[in-house]
Amino acid sequence: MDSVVSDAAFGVSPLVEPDEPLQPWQTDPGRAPIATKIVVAGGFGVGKTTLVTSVSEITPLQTEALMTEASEETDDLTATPEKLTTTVAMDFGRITLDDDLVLYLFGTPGQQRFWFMWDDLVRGAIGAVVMADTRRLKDCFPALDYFESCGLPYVVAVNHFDGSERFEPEDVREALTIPRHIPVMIMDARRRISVIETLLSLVGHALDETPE
Ligand SMILES: Nc1nc2c(ncn2[C@@H]2O[C@H](COP(=O)(O)OP(=O)(O)O)[C@@H](O)[C@H]2O)c(=O)[nH]1
Ligand SMILES: [Mg+2]
Repeated sequence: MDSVVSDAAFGVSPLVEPDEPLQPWQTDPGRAPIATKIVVAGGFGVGKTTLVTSVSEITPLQTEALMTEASEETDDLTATPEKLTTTVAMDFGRITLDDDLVLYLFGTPGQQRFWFMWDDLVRGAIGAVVMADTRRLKDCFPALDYFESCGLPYVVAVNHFDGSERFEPEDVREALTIPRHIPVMIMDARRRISVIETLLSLVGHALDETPE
């Protein structure tokens, strides 16, 4: 039988050479790209949309809506008076690390009235980043409680805002009573490299927490 036909039957054409030689990681079955899901949580206005936007390599999907007077009583804007929009469903972005680790980022809506979505959002996630603003630490309690109760590994990332008092990670750990084995770090959601550090720390922590 004609060998070209039999090769084609297996989807391999001997007539077509790949443009570039395959990289070692592409042929090593132990290093197939891994896609993971990460949830980004925290209070209203803490910087979740900013985080997803600063690292995503695809145009982040956002579901921002202009805030209206109807939400004046529920969405507290005292700390972020310049904020005009709010995430009504979620943020979504993607980042590839080290060639073969693809992280899909899902930002949660901060407002309590959207909490019915959380159980769906965390399904299949390897872990969560809980963002904290030191001016409003208590806003991250609901997220901390949620991840503690469902057992999802998480790290705490303090997003310092201009003009807010600087704190050491250990001060924040104490204030929020975060257990010792959980990473607490200072991050700037506007800086890609800073967000990547946080994401890597979460991936490492999630691997540590995974039973053998
Ligand atoms: N100074 C400062 N402003 C920030 C930082 N992160 C976010 N912001 C601003 O804070 C506001 C709220 O951020 P946003 O990402 O929309 O918060 P979300 O409600 O958690 O999605 C926006 O106006 C951001 O530009 C930060 O690290 N430092
Ligand atoms: Mg948002």
